[in-house]
Amino acid sequence: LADRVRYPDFLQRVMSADEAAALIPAGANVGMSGFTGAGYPKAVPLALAARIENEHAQGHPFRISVWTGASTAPELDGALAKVNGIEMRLPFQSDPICRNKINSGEMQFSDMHLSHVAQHAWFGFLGHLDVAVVEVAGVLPDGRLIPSTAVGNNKTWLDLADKVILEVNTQVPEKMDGMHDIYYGTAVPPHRKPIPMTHPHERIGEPYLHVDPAKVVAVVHTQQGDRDTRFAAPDAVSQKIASYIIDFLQFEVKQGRLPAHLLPLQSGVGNVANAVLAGLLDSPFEQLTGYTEVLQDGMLDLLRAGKMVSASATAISLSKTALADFTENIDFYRERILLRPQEISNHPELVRRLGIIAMNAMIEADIYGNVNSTHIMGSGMMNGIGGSGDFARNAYLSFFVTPSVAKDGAISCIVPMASHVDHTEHDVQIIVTEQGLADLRGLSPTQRAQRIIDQCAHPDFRPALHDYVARAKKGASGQHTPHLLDEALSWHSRYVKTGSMKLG
Ligand code: 0RQ
Repeated sequence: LADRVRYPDFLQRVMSADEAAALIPAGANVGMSGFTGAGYPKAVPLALAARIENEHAQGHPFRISVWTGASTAPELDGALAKVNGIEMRLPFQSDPICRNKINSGEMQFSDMHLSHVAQHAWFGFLGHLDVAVVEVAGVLPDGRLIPSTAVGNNKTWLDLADKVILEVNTQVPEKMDGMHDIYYGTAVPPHRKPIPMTHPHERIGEPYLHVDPAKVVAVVHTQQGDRDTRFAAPDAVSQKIASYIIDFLQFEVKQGRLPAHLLPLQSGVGNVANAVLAGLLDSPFEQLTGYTEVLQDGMLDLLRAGKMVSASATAISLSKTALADFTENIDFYRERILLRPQEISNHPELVRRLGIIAMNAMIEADIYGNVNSTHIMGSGMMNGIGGSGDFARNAYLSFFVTPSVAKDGAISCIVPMASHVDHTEHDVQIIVTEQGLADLRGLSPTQRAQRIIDQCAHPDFRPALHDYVARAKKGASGQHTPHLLDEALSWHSRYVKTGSMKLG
């Protein structure tokens, strides 16, 4: 450990995860590292979960609030949720146990735009941050920290927390040193300055995180890899969605609306997003750039093949195979990858200036183009909005993708009215399903409805959607966005009652 922790004072504070977890009081707000299964603390949350279980067994109430970058892993979200240890969770999660606790009402969840989290913490909107638990790759002789596989909100947690617990993970490749770009120029209004970035690969900060050494109360040694984020090989549905997007991008280049090397790409998480990136590998595009939040296998492949020249993100979330390649060829990747705080990777100012092409998955869209990325049947939480809103509203082009149906065809992902709205019609330019692509730019709501139903809805649901629009055009109180209010959410209530959105 002394190789990695080169600030001698910190070696005096090395202790076990159990001892470190004992320093976290009940009721604390705890800022933890971690972004989409990367760079999360591996030992202290597990030890804390064991402590909480023990306290509960003795009849002592013990819960904490957990703030992170985004989703983590079973060792953090899963373990703490399982023992009913989380009072409030923010800003994003994807853990099945956590999701169940949220949906059963046993745990509070504040679903936030990922770029908002750091500034809301600085503004004091979230309350006081008591403890930070942050994974790092090492400590320099002067006490600065070498970040791990995710930067997330770590800069903010380290600055704001009263006490800091560091997990030094010696399995994180040492050679990641130099891959990070931590920008310390963020101030709160009215003192804000423009963020000086005009190219996605421009360095604007420094490679290391700062921490006041006096606040570091514990250093815990770990040597365990991040969650293995596996991807299914692209299926026919994802491949079709990817091919429509790539054809569309080629058309836009021909029309002179996009440069030949496109604009920086943002890609959401999941199999469809990965399939789009896999599709780009076989496309004629060259010299692509990435400006995204999570760098997954698909983008790594593009870098390795020389199709993409650089990628900026806040986290690297890879499958085991891709991780092996990353580690083996780290000198190559270090030249091409920059990891930044999520307030920078997702910053609306930069998304707008750089002209990002945003591609995110959704749960459903309505006929007018309002998108639901988070809720099942209007009530249950899936994961959270994540960064999709940061990108969608400010992007040069904003795509939302989904298969046209879910649950073996029982659910239409194109519905009369979205049961929850994360991205309004104003933020959604292009909707894509395996049925086709609907370019909604410049259209009115009724024109959008026609195009979305014809291009994107599944044939099983298309007639019913057309019928709804036709009747709404007769029965609605206004003709700009015609709705039958008594019927608009009937598809969802029918599914809840009968297990299918289909009539009869
Ligand atoms: O449930 O697994 O129980 O069958 O929803 O659906 O099709 O596997 O889609 O894994 O790509 O996730 C929007 C959730 C899509 C994700 C969402 C059911 C379906 C299945 C998942 P089962 P798929 P994906 C970058 C940007 C928000 C955050 C974001 C997400 C499950 O992409 O969380 O964009 N996005 N971040 O059966 C009811 C419908 C349904 C439905 C699908 N219409 N109604 N259930 N499902 N459609 C990353 C970060 O920000 C960190």
